Parts: sequence; C-alpha cells; structure tokens
Amino acid sequence: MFENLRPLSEAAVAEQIANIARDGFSIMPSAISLAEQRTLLSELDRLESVRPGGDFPKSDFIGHVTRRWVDLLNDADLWQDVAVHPWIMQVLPHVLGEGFLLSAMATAVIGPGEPAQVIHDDDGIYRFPRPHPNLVCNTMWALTDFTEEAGATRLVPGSNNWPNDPQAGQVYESVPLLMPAGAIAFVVGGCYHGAGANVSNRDRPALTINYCNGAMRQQENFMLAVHPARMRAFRPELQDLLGFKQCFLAGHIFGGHPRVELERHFPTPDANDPYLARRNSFHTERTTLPEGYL
Ligand SMILES: O=C(O)CCC(=O)C(=O)O
Repeated sequence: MFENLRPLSEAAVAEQIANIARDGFSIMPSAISLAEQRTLLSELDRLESVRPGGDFPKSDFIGHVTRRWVDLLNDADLWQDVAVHPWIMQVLPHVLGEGFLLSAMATAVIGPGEPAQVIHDDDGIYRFPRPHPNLVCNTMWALTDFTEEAGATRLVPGSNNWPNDPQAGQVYESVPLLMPAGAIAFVVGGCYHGAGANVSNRDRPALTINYCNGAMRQQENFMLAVHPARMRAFRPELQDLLGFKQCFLAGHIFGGHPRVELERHFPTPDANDPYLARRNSFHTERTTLPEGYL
C-alpha cells in the first residue's frame, strides 16, 4: 500500500508541524487512495466476520456499539504498511523526536447511536505534569467522510498548550474533526478530544494508529504480542518502530543494540518456517502460534 503516494514537500511537512504545535491537530487530505480505502474497509468487514464486535470489552470510554480491533500486526500483512504510512513517517520525527515508536494500532468503527466519548488527552496515561514535550501523537484515518452526524472526533483547539489536565464531566468548547474519506489527521497527545456522538444511521469507520516518544512505554505490548520470528520478517522501518531501534539508552539488550540480539536468535528468515508460512492464513483466522514456538 501507499507505493504511489508522492512524498510531502518540505513546505507541507512544515505546515503540518506548525498546525500541530498551534492547534494540537492537523489534517492531511488524500493520504489514502480510493483503492486503499476500499481495501481497508473490506479488511474491517473481514475482522467483523472473524472477531465480531471488536476486541475490547464494552464500556462508556471504549463504546458500546463501537468496534475496536487490536493486535493487528499479528493479522493481515496490510497492517504492516499502515504502521509506516510514508507521510506519517515524514512528519512524526518533528513532533515526537527521532526514535519515536509505534504505541498502539486499533480501529475505531463508531456504530450508529453511540454517544460522545468523554473528552480526554491521550498522553494522560503517563501522568506527567503539564506542560511537557509531546509524548504521544495519534493518527485518525478517515475511511469514510468524517461528518458531525457520523461522530467525527471532537477537538478542543489549542488545548495541547494548556497547563491543566482535562476534567471528566467538564464541558469544553470543541470543534468536529471534519475531513473527507482518505484523509489522515494527527492529534497530539496533549490535545483534549473524544469521539463524537454518532447520530447517523451508519458506521464511522476509522483507524487510530498511535505513536509515542522513543523513551515512553508503548500502550500495546508488541514485544510480547508479536513473535520475534514474525517480527524478523517485518521491514526494518517497522522493526525500528516496534523497538528494534535504541532511543539513547532506552531499548538496549546487554547494553547493546537490540537488532544484534534479533539477528543472533533469528538469523535467517526460513521460507519453510511453519510460523512464517502461516502468515497468509491470518486473513481468515485468529493468530495461534504453531506448536513448539513458545
Ligand atoms: O474515535 C475517535 O474519534 C477518537 C477516539 C479516541 O480518542 C480514543 O479512543 O481515545
């Protein structure tokens, strides 16, 4: 996926960075081609058929008719492309610093009738006093038009620069993240936001691909979730995002580079490896490791 996307110009990257710093969010239209949108939408249909209702237990925060699938890197290969979308890779080093990591990959298919999510900040999980440098940046992928009726994310512009944490129950002046299908929006971790109420009669299918500063703990425990034999077959850019790149000392093994240990334990991806051979079947079934891998 995204092979035909031309790189963002330097000016376009600078504009994204400036928007994010000022408002806490920024939109990149035409980041996902029509064909790619269709592919991702049919992938969501497939996930619904094999893991109906999503993976997270329902709650007011997660939603009651919202489907959030996770553990996506153990699933269809296209998720490996999603994680390293070229425009996201161009902008994020300037927002989160070199050595930033993939923190969580999920879907947010907001079903009709879902009420608005509480306004929150994504980097509140770290409980660092504000203001602080950017720790987290989420990317919201619009697979159909983000309209107010369909539950476009609500944003509080400029709140990323506020000194206080958002308070549950407080009403904030927010704007809807209106964007056409195919757009990707950055929402920096300090920006107050929440999914909007879906008062339409259709789903609001979106991806939420979340990244963090390289010294922060990732939300999703990829290093335990994805078997090293599988990670070994990922492209190096994705391996880096999972933690095979040191951020100063963070991420070392025996004081050395984690990639050295990856090579030592899993030197040659073997085409006959039964684990790797199963990768193509992930399109139709839930991941299970073959016997002898744990
Ligand atoms: O789906 C959305 O619009 C926002 C989701 C969100 O902020 C969250 O789940 O933390």
